Amino acid sequence: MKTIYSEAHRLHDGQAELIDGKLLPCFETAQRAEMVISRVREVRLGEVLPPQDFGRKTLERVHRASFLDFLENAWAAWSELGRNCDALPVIWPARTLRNDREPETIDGKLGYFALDAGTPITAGTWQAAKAAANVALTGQKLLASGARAAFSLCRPPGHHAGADTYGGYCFLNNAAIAAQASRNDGAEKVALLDIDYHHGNGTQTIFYDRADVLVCSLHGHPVQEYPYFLGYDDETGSARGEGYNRNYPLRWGTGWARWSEALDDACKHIAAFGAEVLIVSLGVDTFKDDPISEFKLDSDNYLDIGRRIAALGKPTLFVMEGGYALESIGLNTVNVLSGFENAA
Ligand code: SP5
Ligand code: ZN
Repeated sequence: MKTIYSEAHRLHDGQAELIDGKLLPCFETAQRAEMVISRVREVRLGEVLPPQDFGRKTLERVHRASFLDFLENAWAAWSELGRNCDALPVIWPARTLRNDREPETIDGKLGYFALDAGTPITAGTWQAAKAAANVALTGQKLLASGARAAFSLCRPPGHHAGADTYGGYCFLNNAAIAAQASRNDGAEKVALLDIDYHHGNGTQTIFYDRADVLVCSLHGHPVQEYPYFLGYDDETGSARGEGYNRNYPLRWGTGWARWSEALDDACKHIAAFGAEVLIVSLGVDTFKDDPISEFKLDSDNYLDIGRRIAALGKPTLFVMEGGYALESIGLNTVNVLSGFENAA
């Protein structure tokens, strides 16, 4: 299958994230994408293409205009104050505070739009985030013109970003933007399968009241794991979207037996839904040696995941999300794609 990749991801290069009470070097680094692209080349997965530019209108089908304005201008507003470190928020509109007014100053705006203090905005974040969305959209266009599958090697990742929120290392929701583009290109039903270790809170909320996009997510249980405040199994959709969101929260320590059972159940629902297109939010932070995660999958399991996804028989776009075990991210990610290709 073809891979879409842009070196513009390097323009997003956070110094530090707030984690475990400390400002530690970011887990979400440029090296991640570089490890994955070098494995893609090593196994000769297929051609590697640059993205096309789809422009702001396509992003506005998923994200609020004022949020895009914020992302575009945040670094300028921050650095104008003489700050030469990454931009991070220090206060949020928690319960008892208003969240219906966007402040004018940058410290207020950061808190208004951010989910966490783990997602630095740097000088090139907006450029990199736009490129990642275009990487996803270019993959979607390959499917629309008849490809069985494509791999959008997005960085920064996307599934934690909502219509007007960023966090969890994510700024624009690449998978959601691709799903919406599939709808606009004529697919009546799109399924989104999120196998990143963390709940895809952004993707869930973007499509929560819609019946045309089924969202299924397997992830660390919110009683134990980030993002903590969404991802329970009683979140099944609202209004016309009732029944079109499915969560599989799994406890720390989950290994292949329990995880693959949840995957099979999600696949069963995707088949019954009758999706014309499948978009996979592909995170490999479910790996046993991932530095910030608590599942126990091993490298061979990723081949099996690819095979099971291929068995659905749908045009499939793989969109890169998380995975922080640098030495294995290439192997594990490309194992999913090879497993898919060898079965398809
Ligand atoms: C795209 C993606 O994978 N984003 C993940 C963002 C997670 N950031 C916060 C991680 C907090 C980790 N806490 C570890 C406690 C259990 N090991
Ligand atoms: Zn993740």
